[in-house]
Amino acid sequence: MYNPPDYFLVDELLSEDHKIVRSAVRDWVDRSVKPIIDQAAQNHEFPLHFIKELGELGAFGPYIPEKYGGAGMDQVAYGVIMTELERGDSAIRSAASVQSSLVMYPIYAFGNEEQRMKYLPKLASGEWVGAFGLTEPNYGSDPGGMLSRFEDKGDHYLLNGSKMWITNSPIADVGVVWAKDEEGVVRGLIIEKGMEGLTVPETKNKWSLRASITGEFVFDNVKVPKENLLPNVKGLKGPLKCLNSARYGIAWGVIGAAMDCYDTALRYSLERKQFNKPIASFQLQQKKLAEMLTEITKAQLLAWRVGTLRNDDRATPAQISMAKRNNVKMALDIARESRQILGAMGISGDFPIMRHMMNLESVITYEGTHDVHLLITGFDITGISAFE
Ligand code: TGC
Ligand code: FAD
Repeated sequence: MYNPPDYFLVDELLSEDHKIVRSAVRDWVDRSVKPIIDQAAQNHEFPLHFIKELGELGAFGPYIPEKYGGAGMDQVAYGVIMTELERGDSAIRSAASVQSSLVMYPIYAFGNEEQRMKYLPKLASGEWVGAFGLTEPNYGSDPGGMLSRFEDKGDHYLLNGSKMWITNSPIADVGVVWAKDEEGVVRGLIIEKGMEGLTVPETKNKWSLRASITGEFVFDNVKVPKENLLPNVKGLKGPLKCLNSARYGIAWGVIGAAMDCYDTALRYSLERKQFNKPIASFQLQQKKLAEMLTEITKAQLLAWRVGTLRNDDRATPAQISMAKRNNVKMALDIARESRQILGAMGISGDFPIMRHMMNLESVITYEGTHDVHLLITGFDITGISAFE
């Protein structure tokens, strides 16, 4: 029975509603994800039936108002959902992050009422899958350099360019993609599956996030109806605001992966005997466990505090960036240490640790690399940008 650590009684900071939603998602992960996720990752496939089930759970757009199909919950509720999902696998949290923060959020925040009513309820229920296209083959950390362009052709826009490393693009019904207009201003466009000139090749052969589908968006003279332009944002701050929401969710999510590794390592260390003693009795193993629990606790408190600041609309992008960076590094370090505690068993698919560890190599890269987040904090401290 999974026994999540709560050394500083963080549970007392959660409301009854937070605990109810957490319990529902935790049960679903135990029942539906845990039994099949290792095989799905080994097979390099995403269990497609999860999409509908995530919709039924309320994991898509939990903070989007009920009027649009969301659950109307607060930011902390979004966070606890992400923690539970990532305990299952980062791929499941990724699917929920993209749908909620990178597709539903921009349509809600930057779209008009017709766009909200058309897309949000179907994305919330999982009837439609969404994807977010910002990264390009030659512009990852520096998205402002993007080459994707659209021209005004009178009754429609003509979109050209490409996006790479896009979670769920091969199965997406809807994409929120970012491209420059004729003046070079970044704008958001909603694209739909089957548009002429749109192709979505899948990216194969990943050693990380193997249970997540990744692909490209290739735009070859794609005719986009004019009503698909997001009217209420201009410039790079549009996609970056979406990233604030997704990075925030990751700061919570990775705690789930870290807890799963810690929980597995703790149990194993108590059962596994060497030199006639449980390995948990050796000081070096206790040091590892003590440091892991300390770091998980600090990450929990950081995530909770950013959540309450977000509830009051006071969390700055730099605070969110720090939380994402710190917590992902924490989880990756814990995955690596936990794997060592299991010895050879640590590399086996019978335990979740190696899968989490490989997944976290993507998580420390996407939504801004660890180094980019260090530079965001550096800029915030000094007022000097070290990006260029
Ligand atoms: P810079 O000149 O600093 O900023 C341009 C404009 O944007 C504003 N801004 C922000 N606004 C809101 N939130 C933020 N976090 C913001 N950061 C910047 C800024 O004030 C400015 O506004 P204005 O009004 O003056 O125009 O931009 P820059 O070109 O120097 O780049 C800055 C940098 C490097 C920090 C940024 O571009 C960055 O964060 N790069 C990392 C790229 C990234 O995170 N890509 C993620 C792609 S999506 C993804 O990975 C999904 S994974 C999905 C899954 O979970 O599966
Ligand atoms: P680069 O930008 O080429 O960086 C390479 C290295 O250089 C990194 O270590 C980086 O930290 C370093 N570096 C770059 N600039 C600087 C600098 N100024 N100073 C110091 N060091 C620097 N993108 C989307 O738009 N949508 C998605 O759904 C999506 N899903 C993804 C799913 C997966 C599995 C992965 C792996 C990526 C996904 N991405 C997505 C892309 C992701 O956001 C980018 O990979 C990420 O932003 C980094 O870009 P890059 O890979 O081009 O690395």
